[in-house]
Amino acid sequence: MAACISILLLIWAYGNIILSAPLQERTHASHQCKKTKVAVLGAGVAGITAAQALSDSGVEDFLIVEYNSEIGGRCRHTTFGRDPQGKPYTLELGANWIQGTVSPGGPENPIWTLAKKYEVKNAFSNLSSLLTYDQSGPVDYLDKLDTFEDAYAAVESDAGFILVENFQDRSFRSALNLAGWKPQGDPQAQAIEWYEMDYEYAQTPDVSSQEFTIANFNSTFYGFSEINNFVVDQRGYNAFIHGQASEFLAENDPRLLLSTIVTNITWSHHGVTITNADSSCIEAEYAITTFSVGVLQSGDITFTPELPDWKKIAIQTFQMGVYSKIFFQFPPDQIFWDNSTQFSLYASPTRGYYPVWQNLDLPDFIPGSGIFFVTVVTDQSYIVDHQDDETTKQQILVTLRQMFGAENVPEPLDFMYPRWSTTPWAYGSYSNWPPGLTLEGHQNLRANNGRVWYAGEATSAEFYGYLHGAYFEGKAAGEKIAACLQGKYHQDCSNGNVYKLLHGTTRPDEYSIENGWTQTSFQTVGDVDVEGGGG
Ligand SMILES: Cc1cc2nc3c(=O)[nH]c(=O)nc-3n(C[C@H](O)[C@H](O)[C@H](O)COP(=O)(O)OP(=O)(O)OC[C@H]3O[C@@H](n4cnc5c(N)ncnc54)[C@H](O)[C@@H]3O)c2cc1C
Ligand SMILES: *[C@@H]1O[C@H](CO)[C@@H](O)[C@H](O)[C@H]1NC(C)=O
Ligand SMILES: *[C@@H]1O[C@H](CO)[C@@H](O)[C@H](O)[C@H]1NC(C)=O
Ligand SMILES: *[C@@H]1O[C@H](CO)[C@@H](O)[C@H](O)[C@H]1NC(C)=O
Ligand SMILES: CC(=O)N[C@H]1CO[C@H](CO)[C@@H](O)[C@@H]1O
Repeated sequence: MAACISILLLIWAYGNIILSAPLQERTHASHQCKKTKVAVLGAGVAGITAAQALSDSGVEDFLIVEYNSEIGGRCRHTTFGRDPQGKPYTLELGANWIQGTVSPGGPENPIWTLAKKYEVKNAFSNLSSLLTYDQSGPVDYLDKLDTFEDAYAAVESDAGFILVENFQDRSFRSALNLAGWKPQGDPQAQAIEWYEMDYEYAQTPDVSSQEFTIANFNSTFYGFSEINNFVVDQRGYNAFIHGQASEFLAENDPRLLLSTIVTNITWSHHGVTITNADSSCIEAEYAITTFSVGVLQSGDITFTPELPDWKKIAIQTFQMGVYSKIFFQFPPDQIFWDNSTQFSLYASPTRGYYPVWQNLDLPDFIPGSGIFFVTVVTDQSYIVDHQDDETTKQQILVTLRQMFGAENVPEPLDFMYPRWSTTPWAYGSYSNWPPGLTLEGHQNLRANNGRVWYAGEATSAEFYGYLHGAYFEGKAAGEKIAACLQGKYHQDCSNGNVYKLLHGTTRPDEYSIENGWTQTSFQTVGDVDVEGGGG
């Protein structure tokens, strides 16, 4: 054991010598670069919120660098289909729900606050409004939902013990098995499980942490509320991000650098130099990267010097799930699904094969649209992302004809899906917590490297995956860096709280604000039904 550690130290020391040598040559002649106090990398929820926090704290000297030609990040829409007047509808490619709103007397989800402020149109997503199907057509297996929920309740309280007693974490799969839920070999049970788990986390229970999946669910759905509202605003969900940005950025504000792709980040304890694909560069006192875990994992962005092992391990350990909505518009006068039901679940012998259908042709949604869409995640997303549209469309039409009868399903008027796994500014949809990763291990994802700070949905220990996670982390990073610049930060501004050697578990006293944990303030004991759905 001791020998191993000294070898590691040697490698570490050796690596540092090699890496620090060429550093001088690689830094740019300073006159070429734009200079700023804070470079905010990415203009999604985390980036815009971080910049707003800087501005609110009196730091106006920042630059926001964004790959795309618009802000919003993974909160992104497109046009699809045609209404009866020939005008296209707006549909969300990325985030779609406001997840957890507010309960009387409790904390409010900031995304819900902002959705109200900017009058983002949304409707209650009733995940109990569900009909079930398999290859033979409609068949009622909703009783399996109750069986699942009983097992979930046991997994939930067990997760509480694991956390409080500092026991070893397990996979969600083993926790479910221990609670008596064994869906293996039963396509209907697998479909129910998919609806309750994969549909939310974009990953299977097999590769999800028991402890942190439950903590994540509790924080949002017991902390705020169990409500999921689905956004159908024809301006797009990111109307709230545009609204927020307009409060501190002028129209064509020169501090917002759109269509600018970061390729290198040169970091130290004194400052940061950012190089872009167009070979422009920025010298900043601090930087906040808000890139997705997928982007950090890809290696598209070079860090100079190379990131230390603790950071590389954190980046490659946290997972990036893929969540794909595949949209169809059918002739609105030939609707073949139950037009008063929100969700339809399909049980295929292949787990996760076109499982959850969502009806938008409902009074509070997009009535008269004939829009019906199916969601797949990770493994099936990789498949559809690497095959052509026509192949995917035909596979799905075969499925629909099994569910609703061959004679009832007409040719669609329009068809479309985004390919998140190959999108170079995201490489996936949102993050997920794998079994065995401790809070210490996750803290290493948040911790800064010199003056490069990290924020985004994935750095949120409690709300990873969600818009509100991105919001909290962006706000915290912006506020801390403003305090650093103003000499008001009580900790080291160029050294984060890091765990260079990871232990098997995290001590209870380390579930602290420093490590991104506020769970105690959200500790609400709910006797709430488990609702699946809605990544
Ligand atoms: C399909 C899907 C469904 C989802 N559903 C929900 C939901 O219903 N509810 C919910 O709360 N959340 C949902 N999410 C998650 C939510 O969208 C994210 O948590 C949130 O948008 C992440 O914000 P962020 O600022 O952390 O990251 P991002 O929005 O990814 O912002 C990072 C920014 O960095 C930019 N960038 C990347 N690489 C570079 C580079 N090299 N140079 C410059 N800029 C770069 C990107 O273009 C992006 O704008 C969903 C996500 C997806 C994809
Ligand atoms: C949700 O749908 C179920 C099943 O159709 C129904 O019983 C319930 O009343 C609905 N809930 C709300 C709040 O509309
Ligand atoms: C989640 O909430 C349930 C119900 O309040 C509680 O029993 C459990 O301990 C909580 N688990 C965690 C990990 O917070
Ligand atoms: C649902 O379908 C019925 C029968 O086809 C139709 O009469 C009704 O108008 C439809 N409702 C909506 C909201 O489209
Ligand atoms: C300045 C610097 O480090 N440039 C590097 C940026 O990344 C590309 C691609 O990895 C390298 O080729 C450059 O040397």
